[in-house]
Amino acid sequence: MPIARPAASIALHGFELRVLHVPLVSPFTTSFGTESVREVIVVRALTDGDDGWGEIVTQAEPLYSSEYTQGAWDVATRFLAPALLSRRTVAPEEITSLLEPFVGHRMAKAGLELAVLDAALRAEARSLGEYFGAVVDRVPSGVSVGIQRDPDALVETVRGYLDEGYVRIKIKIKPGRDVADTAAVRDAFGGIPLQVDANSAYTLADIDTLAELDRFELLLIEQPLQEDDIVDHATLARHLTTPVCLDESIVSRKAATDALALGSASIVNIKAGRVGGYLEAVRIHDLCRDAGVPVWCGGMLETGIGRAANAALAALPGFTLPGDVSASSRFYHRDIVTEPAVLEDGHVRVPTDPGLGVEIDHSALEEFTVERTVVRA
Ligand code: OSB
Ligand code: MG
Repeated sequence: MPIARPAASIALHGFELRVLHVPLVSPFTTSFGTESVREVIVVRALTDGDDGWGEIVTQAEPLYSSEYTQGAWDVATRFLAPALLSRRTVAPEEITSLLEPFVGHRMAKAGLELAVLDAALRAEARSLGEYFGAVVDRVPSGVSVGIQRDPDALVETVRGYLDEGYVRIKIKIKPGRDVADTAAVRDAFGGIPLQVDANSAYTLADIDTLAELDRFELLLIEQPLQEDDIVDHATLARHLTTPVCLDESIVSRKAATDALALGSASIVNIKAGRVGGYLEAVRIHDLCRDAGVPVWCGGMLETGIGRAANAALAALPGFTLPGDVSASSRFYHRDIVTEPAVLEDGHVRVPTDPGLGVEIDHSALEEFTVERTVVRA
């Protein structure tokens, strides 16, 4: 369903941007690297009423996508924020088209859009979930588990998450750390809902290795090939019984349309940052729902800001698989919101207070800030 009732325009006075360094509870390793500190940009939309908050989910280095913190900082402060501030008022639904002339930089656009959306909804006392069309008040919580020292260590890490109540496990894989790791988790825990994420680490030359994963009856294999390998993914999908799910490749509604037409994916991971914003994420949800294609909500180690927005998005009816919508404690000892998301019976609650439905912990925000600027109208 498209957004039923658009949000009204608001007067924007400026944007405050901060780079944060937030320590992780443990290093997070994927096929593309290891992070011990989450470097992220927090955006504050300055308005006549309540400020709005957003998050630019770039990482420090362009390894997951071409975007990275300093690039996003540059494009947001020099081009995107000034374009929005050149208008007397802005409605959240206008942002995609206002920023359309600037090619790419979707994570930067998404962070600004979320800040404006939060401010606009706070002004109307409507929650993000209500605005999106949420149909549930809590969402099932899956967890993304990084590559560990060895398969035994992986089993122990997964055991901890299962004990906490996570309802679905995703393990990161890469060449040389795939079949044995997956086998270890399957053998240890039987028929748990299990999926793997390769973050583009393979090529079609690895088809035999990837086909070995079929025997584990995984929910899906996420992004085995490169971002632009849309035809190769279709070829691979025909050779596997494991459903192919795309993450990195789905950069827009158009990319999703093309991937589905080609048979490159039968499941889609939706991440608002990667697709340029929560409104484009809803459009991809709508497309997939109409096509009967299951979707789930991905994550980018969001702070409490993006984590609240992800819970609201994941409450839409097409999100039929558990997402990477874990508790804040999965990644952080200390978050930047006063009431970080917690796991309750394997679920995370969809906030119901106005806007994001979470409040900023200003002392935590200050503690983690390493760079700050204000762009004024
Ligand atoms: O591929 O889904 C991914 C984190 C950073 C970059 C890419 C990915 C991830 C995750 C973590 O898997 C998901 C989460 O935030 O829980
Ligand atoms: Mg992924």
